[in-house]
Amino acid sequence: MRDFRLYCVGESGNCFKVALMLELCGYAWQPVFVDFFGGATRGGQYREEINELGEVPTLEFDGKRLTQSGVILTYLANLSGKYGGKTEDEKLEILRWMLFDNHKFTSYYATLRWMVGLQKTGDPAVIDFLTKRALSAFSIVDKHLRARAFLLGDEPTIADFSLAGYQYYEEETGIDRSAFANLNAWSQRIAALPGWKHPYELMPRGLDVATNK
Ligand SMILES: N[C@@H](CCC(=O)N[C@@H](CS)C(=O)NCC(=O)O)C(=O)O
Repeated sequence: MRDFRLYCVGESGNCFKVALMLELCGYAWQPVFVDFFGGATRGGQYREEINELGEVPTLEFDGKRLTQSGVILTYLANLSGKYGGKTEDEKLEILRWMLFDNHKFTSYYATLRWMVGLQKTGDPAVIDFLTKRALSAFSIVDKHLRARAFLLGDEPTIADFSLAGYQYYEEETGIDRSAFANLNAWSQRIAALPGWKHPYELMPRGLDVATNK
């Protein structure tokens, strides 16, 4: 069995995507705390030795490192034979959603949450732009989920785990979630999968719990 080490921080939904997959696959793994809020990923050592992209998550095993949550999820799906789709069409559909997620669904919303929910500051014009883009991406996924339990149909896949990365954090972002009933039902369906845990149960937090600073 591989000894998986996940460089991560609890507040990162991108890290949660991978932590959740490791849990649902039943793999033994341990989090390696990255002082993200202290600037660790911006410094030379992390970029020189762990991930030249300057990002978490990074998954380390067998003297090897993988980065980009979509790459790591695909690797784990291939390794485990779980959540990766069966046919070529399903695998392409998973890739389609994960690309949409990385480009639009996670990226705009995570940046909005970072500014409004965590840093509590930001240019109003930028926040307005991010809000509109996040709402548009939420609407697209909500509509798709109107007729499906999960993104590809009846069974969850890594596409769901990718898009669900930021669905369980509770900071205020200004997005009215009550407008997205299908999205809410879908994230609850994922949270009901056996072995699901909240991000903060899986990974150490970088910010103080009481003050969020
Ligand atoms: N597409 C990447 C995004 C990773 C990412 O942006 N991670 C954030 C933390 S949630 C990060 O490390 N950001 C550092 C930066 O952008 O400088 C993935 O899915 O792994």
